[in-house]
Amino acid sequence: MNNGKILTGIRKDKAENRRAHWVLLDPDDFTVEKACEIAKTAAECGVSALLVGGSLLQSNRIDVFVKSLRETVPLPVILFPGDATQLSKHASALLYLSLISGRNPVNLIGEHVKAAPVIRQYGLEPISTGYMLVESGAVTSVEFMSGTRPLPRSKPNIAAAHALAAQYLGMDMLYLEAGSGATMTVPPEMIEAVRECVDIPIIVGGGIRDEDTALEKLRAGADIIVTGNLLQRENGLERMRGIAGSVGGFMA
Ligand code: 1GP
Repeated sequence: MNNGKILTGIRKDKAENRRAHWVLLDPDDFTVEKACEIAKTAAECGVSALLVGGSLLQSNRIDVFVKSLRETVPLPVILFPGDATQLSKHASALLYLSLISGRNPVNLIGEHVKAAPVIRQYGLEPISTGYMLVESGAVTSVEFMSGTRPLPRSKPNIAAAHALAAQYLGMDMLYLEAGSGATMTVPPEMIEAVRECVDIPIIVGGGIRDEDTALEKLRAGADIIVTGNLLQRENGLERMRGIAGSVGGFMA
């Protein structure tokens, strides 16, 4: 049972009907300096946490990246690891992601076994998260790297059955993922079907680049939305601000 500080905060937000916006910073996409600048803006505009990680990290600086972010802003920095190499003792917590939409044992338990002793040594808070990859129009990095098929986007009942299984297995959260830069986001009907059958917090990400799309996910039942790729697009910081404002002001 996880009674760590970060999950306790997430559960409290949910109990008090507050939604959250998390921002993903991939160390391959930004210099440490640029990431810290973005983090400062994120903290100012009401983003609740930073995620750090990626499907395939080419750079070897996750530790300095996380440490610098922690030293720059008061926000939690949560690892979002593509595999067991993406760990840092400076993080506030990590999403202990099990790719439950797939049937690849490496992503279901293999990387977790490799990471577990390091997580213990670092004293990190692992947040058990059922990670569900959703079909989004093109092959995503997660799909390719994991060698798994995403959930069909027109089958909300299949997604709901996976979500329920994750809750029955004792997982703390769910992450419905369309993939970074996705052209099609997770369908609201799928979020609704999952929300209807589980109580645990639901994270939704992949392809969210404007306020309307973010609000659509919240109305369907998401507790947390994640944005990343929009920061590399025109007016990225402004869009982040807009989404953070909308999420902060959301009333169910
Ligand atoms: C990716 O869900 C996250 O893992 C965020 O997606 O980069 O498309 O915002 P974007």
